[in-house]
Amino acid sequence: MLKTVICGIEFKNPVFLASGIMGETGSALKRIAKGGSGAVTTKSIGKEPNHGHRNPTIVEVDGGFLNAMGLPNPGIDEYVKELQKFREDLNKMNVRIIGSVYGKDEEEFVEVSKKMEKYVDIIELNISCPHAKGYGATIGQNPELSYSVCKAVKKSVKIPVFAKLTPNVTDILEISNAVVDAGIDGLVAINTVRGMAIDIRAKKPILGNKFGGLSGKAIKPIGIKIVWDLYENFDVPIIGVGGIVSGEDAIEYMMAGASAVQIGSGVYYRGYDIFKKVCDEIIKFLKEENLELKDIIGIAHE
Ligand code: RRO
Repeated sequence: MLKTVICGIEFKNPVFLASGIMGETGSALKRIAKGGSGAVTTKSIGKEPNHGHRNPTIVEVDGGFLNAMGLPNPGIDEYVKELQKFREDLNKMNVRIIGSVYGKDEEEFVEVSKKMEKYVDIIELNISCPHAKGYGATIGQNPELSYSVCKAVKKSVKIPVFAKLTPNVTDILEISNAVVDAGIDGLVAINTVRGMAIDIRAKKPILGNKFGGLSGKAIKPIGIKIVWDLYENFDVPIIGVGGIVSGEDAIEYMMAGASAVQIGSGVYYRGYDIFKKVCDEIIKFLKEENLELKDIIGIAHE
């Protein structure tokens, strides 16, 4: 009932793991796949290994989590070994893989994407991390840089390429216009919202990096509005992400225009099998409303 086709790729359901959670090792991805996700997204992977920012890197705040992990990852050459080991297991479970890629310029994005391409179904370009100077949102807040990175990767790989957008911009349409012009196959919205928390006894910022990105329930209305705007303006598939914890949240994103959703912080709220729970809740809603999944995508715009 939830089978979904996006860019010609069939997914057993439209409820995916977001990048950044349980995506650093193949065994963690497999654990999530067992929880019922239609696809898993890897941690963002770069050209070289990276330790990330100083601890603490994550703190729970009202309505979500503030993180500044700082792109920790083993580098693409090590990471593909993980994917080689686990890809077959994920295939057998009929779970697709989205490879998240970051870089400081088009050359790095192209090099990592080309190495990633053989092991994944979709490339997701991370041009949106809010707290990695020179990476992420440094690119995704600049239409020219976003265009050139997306264009270069699109020219270099054969599989579909999606761009993950930052909400930390004045005009989301300026950036999304640039990446759609570059020929991107789909949009992922949103990455985390820039924020900060202060320990009033220590009289200092809590995170080692001082500021970070807010995820979780608090950011859902921000994500919904951006997905709404993207659906109104572009004809490419949208994956909605930001604060999804329940089937109702996922349905809200779909009614705004998302063809699929990703869940990150929700794993902490409802466990590894949140994917199965959310799918069951979507099915229950569709039955009650006598609707099919395809009917609800963008229905709120009618
Ligand atoms: O690693 C991180 O700190 C991180 C990344 Br790459 C991202 O894209 N978004 C985020 O909130 N944290």
